[in-house]
Amino acid sequence: MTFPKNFLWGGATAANQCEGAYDVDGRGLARTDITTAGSLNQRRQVTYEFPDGTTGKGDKVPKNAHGAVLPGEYYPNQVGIDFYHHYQEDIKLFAEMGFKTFRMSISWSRLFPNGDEEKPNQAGLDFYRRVFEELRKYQIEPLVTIWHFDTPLYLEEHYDGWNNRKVIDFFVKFATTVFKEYKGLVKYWLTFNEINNTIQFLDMFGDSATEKDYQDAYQQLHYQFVASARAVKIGHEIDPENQIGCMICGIANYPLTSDPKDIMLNRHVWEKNIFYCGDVQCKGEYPTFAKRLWDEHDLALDITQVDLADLKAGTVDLYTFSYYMSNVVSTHNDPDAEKVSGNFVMGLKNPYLKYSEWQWADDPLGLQYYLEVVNDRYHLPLMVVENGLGAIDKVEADGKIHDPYRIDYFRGHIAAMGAAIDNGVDLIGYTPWGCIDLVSAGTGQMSKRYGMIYVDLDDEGHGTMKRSKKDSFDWYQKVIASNGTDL
Ligand code: BGP
Repeated sequence: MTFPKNFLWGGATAANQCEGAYDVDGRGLARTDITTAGSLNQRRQVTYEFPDGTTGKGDKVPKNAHGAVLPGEYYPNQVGIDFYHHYQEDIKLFAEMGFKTFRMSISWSRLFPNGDEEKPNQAGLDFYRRVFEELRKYQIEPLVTIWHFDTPLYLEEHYDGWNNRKVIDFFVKFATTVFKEYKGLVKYWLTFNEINNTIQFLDMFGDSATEKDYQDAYQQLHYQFVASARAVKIGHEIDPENQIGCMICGIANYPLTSDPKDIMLNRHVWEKNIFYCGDVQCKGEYPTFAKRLWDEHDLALDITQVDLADLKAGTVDLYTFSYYMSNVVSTHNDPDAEKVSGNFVMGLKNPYLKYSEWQWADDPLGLQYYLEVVNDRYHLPLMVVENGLGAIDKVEADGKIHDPYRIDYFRGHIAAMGAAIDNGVDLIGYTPWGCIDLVSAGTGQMSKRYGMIYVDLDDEGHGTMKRSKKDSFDWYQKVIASNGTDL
């Protein structure tokens, strides 16, 4: 098992889950700021009233959250782990672990508080410059996600967010600003985090999705594709050195049985959940099966000839993805089949796998499988930009955190990446998720921890924010130092 010489070992975070400082230095509100603990999953079950007066379920901004806080509610993303004020200390720890790269995102509303301004907020630009310079001080290559779920709240409320074509221009302006501003400091970029979630999770929550949800989701996704492609093209023009990737939520799907109906269903799940977005972003055009998906829900999409030309002109240089688990699908409505119903998952239980406390399947071979599939399909350099085990960590009496379960998880997945490389896969980097503990996107909890660095903060916001090393810190340091040979 040989990892390439310049393999990009590192870790990953996102602004909305770690930065905090939500109202500092001119930053505007992002939609993720008003997400309360546990609300992402719950939102899909609860009926809300939306600003336009309609009611319904879904991942939109509810009316009563307008403008920030509800009395007595704690909004964890507004505080994060206060990376905004701790970034020097945190980057020093990443450097000590031996990171070659660090994945982070830029908060859109820190640069454009409402999203539609002419000029960016200078204090916001300065903050990220300081962070990138700090990373460079330790020869750590920044890997920057431009959009990680955090559309400015103002755009959601006044333009109806990604339902509105105009938001493409606002995003392209934001992306152009950061490409220009950080030219020479940042080379690796990702346009949209887990872009496929928009359609992938529609079917995973039982029968709660309506035909309008499908219409909206495919339309929003199309606008994001166009925004991404236009940003990629501009990013290449601004600096031909830029390497810009798509970012797909990678779930390896398996059929429950060898019934050909299950095999075909599984193939179609891969097409919709995984290849639909990858094909558009890597090949620059909608795949042939897109028409079947649109027809299934009788969709009428606003797709222009100019859009199609933009998609063609803005294909990505890298295929990147998150990988946490595999999933099982079946056409058999077997009442005895065990189901999983955890945070962000809703499928059948795989009897061959272990599951986390949140019912996520621990499946390293699924990662190798996924890598080999997308390697064959796209022939692009690949990066695993999220991976990890969410777990509850315990601080022992001596102040130490022993997390052998996390080390086991990483060991299995890194070995799987090595096996994929041995099988010819062009994998260039690995950034495990939440290398420092941060707020969970799906649950809003701090207690679902992924990090090698512990942050003293609980689900209600109590704690000192003190950082300390877990056992996995020393282990990962050794892995990086040996370029993946000492697991
Ligand atoms: C991905 C997101 C991340 C991250 C991760 C873990 O979907 O890109 O933002 O949070 O999942 O999920 P969770 O935080 O729900 O455990």
